[in-house]
Amino acid sequence: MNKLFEKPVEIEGVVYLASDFHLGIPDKAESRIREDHIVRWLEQTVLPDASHLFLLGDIFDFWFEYKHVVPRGYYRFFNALSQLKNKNVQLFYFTGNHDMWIKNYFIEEFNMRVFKQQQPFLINHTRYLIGHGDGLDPRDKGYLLLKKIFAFTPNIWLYGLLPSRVAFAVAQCMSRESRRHSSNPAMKKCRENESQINYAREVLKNEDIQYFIYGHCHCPAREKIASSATYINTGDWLSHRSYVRIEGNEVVLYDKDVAVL
Ligand SMILES: [Mn+2]
Repeated sequence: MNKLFEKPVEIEGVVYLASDFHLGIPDKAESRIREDHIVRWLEQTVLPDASHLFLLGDIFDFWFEYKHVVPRGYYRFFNALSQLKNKNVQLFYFTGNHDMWIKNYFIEEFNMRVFKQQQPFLINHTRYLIGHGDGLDPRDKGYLLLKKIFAFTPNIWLYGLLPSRVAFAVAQCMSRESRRHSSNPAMKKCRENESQINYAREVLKNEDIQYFIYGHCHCPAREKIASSATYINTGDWLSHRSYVRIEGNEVVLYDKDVAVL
């Protein structure tokens, strides 16, 4: 296994992490209500004391940007991000499996750092491995192949040639299908937490990492997986409003602003 903890990004301060907002589903009205909750959290909780905000993927249920055009909507969310940027809060975006086609819009508009893969961090001198957390199970060959196809540059380019009306209709259809297949998700989700934990345990055989923080499962979780290592899942904003806050070496998982674990 390659050394994962080779070039950590070093940061210090008060850090917030959240994932899986899935903005855009199940319809405009419900997504707007969720967006309002997210904006309130960003303005009232994050903005007053954050130095860094991590968005750990699947922030949009679907995102595709053209050279001159981006999907309409999300104005309030973008406004909150821009307030954070103006206060010099550093924004990090990890692409998820639903929003892997992010190009440079967020970099240009919000000065974000975009990561397409998990990344080691040294946060307040503690060692973290952070990412969206999909495709970590090497036995999941079908999924990994699909991910490769979707991430293949010529395919993205070809997709970009479709008129946006057609491209977005195809995307909506795919998103609906994938939801239908995981429509009774409690079991499946916890299995995905399990595969993230198994992966983290594998990593710990060769590396000294104190926290693994992932999204993707929609299941907020915190589990001690070794004497000095903890696994955390940031949950989601579809059925929870969960996030992680780091100050010094205190790492707390919240749901609806209540410390849960
Ligand atoms: Mn995901």
